[in-house]
Amino acid sequence: MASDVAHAHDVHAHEEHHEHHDTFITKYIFSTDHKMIAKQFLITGILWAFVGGLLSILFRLKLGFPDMDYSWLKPLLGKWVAIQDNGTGQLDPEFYLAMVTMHGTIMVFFVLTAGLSGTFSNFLIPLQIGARDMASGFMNMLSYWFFFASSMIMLASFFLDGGPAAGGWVVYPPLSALPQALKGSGSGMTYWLVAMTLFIVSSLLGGINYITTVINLRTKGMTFSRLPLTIWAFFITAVIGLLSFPVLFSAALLLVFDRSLGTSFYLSDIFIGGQALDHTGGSAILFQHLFWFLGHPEVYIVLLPALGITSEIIATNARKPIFGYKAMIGSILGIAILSFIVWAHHMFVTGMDPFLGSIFMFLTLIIAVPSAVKAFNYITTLWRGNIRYTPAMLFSIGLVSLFISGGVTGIILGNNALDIYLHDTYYVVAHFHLVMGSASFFGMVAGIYHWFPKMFGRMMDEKLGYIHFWMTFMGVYLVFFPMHFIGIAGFPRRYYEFSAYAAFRDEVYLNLNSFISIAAAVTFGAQLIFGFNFFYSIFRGRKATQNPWNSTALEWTAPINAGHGNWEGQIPFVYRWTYDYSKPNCEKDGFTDFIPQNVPYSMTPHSNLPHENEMIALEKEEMLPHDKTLDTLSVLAKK
Ligand code: HEM
Ligand SMILES: [Cu+2]
Repeated sequence: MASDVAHAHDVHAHEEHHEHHDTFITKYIFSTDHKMIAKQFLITGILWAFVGGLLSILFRLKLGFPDMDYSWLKPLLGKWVAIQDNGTGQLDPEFYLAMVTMHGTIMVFFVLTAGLSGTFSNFLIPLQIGARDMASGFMNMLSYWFFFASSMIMLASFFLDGGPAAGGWVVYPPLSALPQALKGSGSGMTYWLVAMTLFIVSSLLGGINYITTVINLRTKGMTFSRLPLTIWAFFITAVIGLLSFPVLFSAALLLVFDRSLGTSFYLSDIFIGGQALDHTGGSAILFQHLFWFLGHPEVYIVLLPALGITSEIIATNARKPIFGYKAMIGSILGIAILSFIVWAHHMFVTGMDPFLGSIFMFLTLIIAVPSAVKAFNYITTLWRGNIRYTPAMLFSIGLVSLFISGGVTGIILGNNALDIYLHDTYYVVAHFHLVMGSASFFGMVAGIYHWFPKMFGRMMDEKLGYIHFWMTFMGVYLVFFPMHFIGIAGFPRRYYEFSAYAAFRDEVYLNLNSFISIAAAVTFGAQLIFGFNFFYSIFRGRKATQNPWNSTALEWTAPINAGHGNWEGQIPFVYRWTYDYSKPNCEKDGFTDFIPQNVPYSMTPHSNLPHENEMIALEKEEMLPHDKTLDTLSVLAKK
């Protein structure tokens, strides 16, 4: 059934391909080609990453060098730098909060959701399952343009009189509900809500499309048990998004009511400037529940695609089948289900019943099991592999390292008794930056290095890639590792300055904070190398060959710079799973160390396993007579 659909689509898209002539606007702007949309997501995501990164450097300066003169930043920050009587410039404390809020929002949603999942789900789903495009190219285009509109509104909020939203990326009421609470609680917060609403629409449009495409448009032979782990990850991520983003939407809607219509869903017993407000009966905790019902799954929306990308890159560059393919799928599913029932671990200090807390602790700690399964499987895939250290591979191994380092502190924070002490300190900041921020960022970068040749038909520079990797890898540890100690010492997050507290005036911590800030600036600098490499290579990179990494996956059977529709002539059929690397005796069948997915078992008699030999009869009956791509295809893989 699924393959019938793929077939019908095949013929249709093929005709379209020949009749239809693209103008600049339909090709580069309002494109319905998933590959172009992926690039749009990617480039927008990269630009956002620079904005988000720059913000973190600006506020890290304040944390690392509390007495610094900010007057030189006046041209950039304008009225947010106040010039004192003695001529030095001081950063506005509320603008500090706005920068932290925008940094978090941008990184989580715009870079690591849209820029990572949006890019690679779009790019890889049709190419790796053997489809001409997404189920709905039009919806896919809308998904990008909603994201773009959302981006523009979020960006515009920087230029508002009161500045952008400042209540944290979690926008807890009352800071987000009462326009008089902070400068950023006024129109900045309104812009945030509008932008995020458009963002949610974009994610839902994208997600529905990814799910439909994976279910319906897999090519003949591409069963679920042959799907690359990337596709499994994107598929489950889309399901998580579809189930959780609407909850954020409803949370935001009630917030809009509280802000504009005088309702009190989230508000009660509030005094501002000694004045009692007349809101009664609402609960700010309700908002936290609704927010984290999205918020926790969101960290997996960010992380799972990165883990899928890593599986693919590690198997390809270790020249080994991924270890525990089914266990990997099982742990993706396990993580997905668990991600919906642990949200209150963000709320241990809200006064919840300790018994309820202990249940959330228990469920949270269970996540360690599927996470550990994944970590072990990466390591066992690497074990005795014939490893090629490409920049993509280094970033993938780096991801595994960060995922473990950051995961360990998750076990500590998941304990409600310990979290009560560590909540809202830099310990938490250290934890989530390693396990979510940096790990996912590494997955995104790894994906870019790996699929750049497929995206742009050119290679990125490897030497710059190595410099970028080592600076970034050392950088993130130097930035985020010391933050654990600062956190244990009690430093709270979202504080503009610590000098008011005697305990925090200790030399050790002052130095550590300066050290972190310097490391952060250097790490950010390394990203400029990447930015240069990326944009330069699009135009000037060495020309790529069709399958530069000798990968088995289907995308590399499409021509370099493939047009809309991906394959000329027939779409390829799939005969085997994605991980036939270094299969014993494959040389006797004429292959080097990998057998692409579209090579029939009947062409590889020497390397087939017993149950694979049994498939040959079936192949001859059902697949081979219809497969017109065979003459050209696997020749590529042969010696
Ligand atoms: C150069 C790299 C980065 C540095 C130096 C950095 C630094 C920081 C610091 C110091 C804070 C805490 C500020 C405070 O509480 O006062 C923070 C907050 C945050 N960062 Fe990053 N960050 C970086 C990259 C990322 C990435 C890649 C993500 C993606 C998940 C991310 C997500 C967040 C979030 C969600 C917050 C919390 C914002 C809030 O409290 O509302 N950061 N960052
Ligand atoms: Cu969580």
